[in-house]
Amino acid sequence: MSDLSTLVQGIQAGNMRALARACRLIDERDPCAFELLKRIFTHEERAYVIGVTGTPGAGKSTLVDGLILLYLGQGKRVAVLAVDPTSPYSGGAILGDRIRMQQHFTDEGVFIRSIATRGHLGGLSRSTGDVLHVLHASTFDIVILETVGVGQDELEVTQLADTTLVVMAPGQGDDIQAIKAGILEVADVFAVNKSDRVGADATVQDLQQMLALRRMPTGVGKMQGHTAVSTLRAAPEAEVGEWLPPILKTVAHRQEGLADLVDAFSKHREFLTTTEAGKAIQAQRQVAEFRAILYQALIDAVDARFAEQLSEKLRDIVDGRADPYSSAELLVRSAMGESEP
Ligand SMILES: Nc1nc2c(ncn2[C@@H]2O[C@H](COP(=O)(O)OP(=O)(O)OP(=O)(O)O)[C@@H](O)[C@H]2O)c(=O)[nH]1
Ligand SMILES: [Mg+2]
Repeated sequence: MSDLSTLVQGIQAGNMRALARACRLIDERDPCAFELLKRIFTHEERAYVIGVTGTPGAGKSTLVDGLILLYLGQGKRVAVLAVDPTSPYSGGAILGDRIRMQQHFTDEGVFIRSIATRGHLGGLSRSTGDVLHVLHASTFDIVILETVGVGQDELEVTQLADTTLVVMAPGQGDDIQAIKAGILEVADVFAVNKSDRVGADATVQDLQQMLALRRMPTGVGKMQGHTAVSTLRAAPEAEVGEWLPPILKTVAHRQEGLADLVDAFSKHREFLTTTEAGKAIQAQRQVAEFRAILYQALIDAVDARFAEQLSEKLRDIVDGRADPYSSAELLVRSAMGESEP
């Protein structure tokens, strides 16, 4: 295990090759990965994780590049995880993007890694979560978690971020309608990018309206004195202990509006760490992560310990000798030490 100790030291020292190796172990679901994650887990000095998602072509990658520059300018250590469930493991569009970017930023000490799904249960978010813990244990101040789209997988991944930025562009009204349910749920900050184009203000208004509508069903009691009409017209005011996603206009390739974004991230971070509501969100995320880790560990343990019985049961089911419910129940009982399968 001295090999593992060297790896741990390398990660903690921010060694790029050690980080890449740890990511590979996680990608390949190497049994050493679990041991490694146990050894490096830290509650302290974690990196701040910013999720970036949004509509196709809205300028997510350009914006991420801009954010990297901005944070590097502040002397921060930055890592980027590009999450691309659509690409095969060897690479898709986003990886191509990132290879170009990597050449650009490697000298600055930016760690860039692409993560694609490996097809196991909760694969994408689980391996992303594991890689995040490697980065937490390392020397990074900021981790940017960029997703290619707004599918269910990607939205789930954003739950691993402390703060999620949703990027839109003018003229995407229909897109917003189509995806709003999922996106409104995950957004902590909105960027209306390409604000150098016409229609940016209309997009801002669309978003404001959706946020106001979203608040009505649960917020009726809180909104005494306001009529529905007035809440639709004006951007709603945040209640104490509540986070209302700000909507900011940006022009990514000119770095315009990025400082305001970073400012909004800081405010959201403060909300998470200083308010009861924020702390509850963080606790919920820890619960969700623990469950995911536990379930995966249980599945791995059952697969390893009961491989023979599993295939036996499967044969019985396929041959019509047993039903899947009774078979599952028997195996669970056996795993709990209640009886033999
Ligand atoms: N006019 C204008 N163009 C922009 C802006 N930001 C990005 N672009 C351009 O928009 C195009 C798409 O930008 P990307 O950063 O690749 O967008 P993306 O959201 O990462 O795209 P996908 O990964 O394909 O979904 C590129 O040609 C950018 O140069 C902006 O603020 N204004
Ligand atoms: Mg992109």
